[in-house]
Amino acid sequence: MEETLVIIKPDGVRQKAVGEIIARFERRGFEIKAMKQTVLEEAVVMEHYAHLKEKPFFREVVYFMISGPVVCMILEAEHGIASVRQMVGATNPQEALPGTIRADYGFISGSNVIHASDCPEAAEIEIKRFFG
Ligand code: DGI
Repeated sequence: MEETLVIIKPDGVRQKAVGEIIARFERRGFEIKAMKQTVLEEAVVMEHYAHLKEKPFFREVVYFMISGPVVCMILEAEHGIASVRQMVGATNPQEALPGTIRADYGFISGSNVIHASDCPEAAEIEIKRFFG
């Protein structure tokens, strides 16, 4: 069993997609180990996206992430990290395959509905970062 960290971003919450997105994970067999709605602290988002700090869109992404409530979840399943990333789709919703969450609910690359950990090391760090 593998745990992974998922964040439904402010655009996902604003378009009232939370219930449908959670239903997708439940139908796929994931167990919700923890879940909370919160407004993220800027410092936490800056740490979370530190790998992008040299990018021209860094500030935009940080401000977007603190622009409203998000829903953070710890999901668990066998091969959970890869399965969630598969369901989430490509970073840019315009490149995401139909049927993936980012294709079905996303509009532009800076505003792509959902975050999911991309490897076991990231999942461990991110679960601690968002759930303590
Ligand atoms: O793990 P991902 O979220 O798929 O991708 P990432 O860690 O490379 O990027 C983190 C977030 O930063 C991504 O979900 C949206 C934003 N982002 C990434 N690439 C671009 C971007 N935003 C803009 N405006 N333009 C980009 O090229």
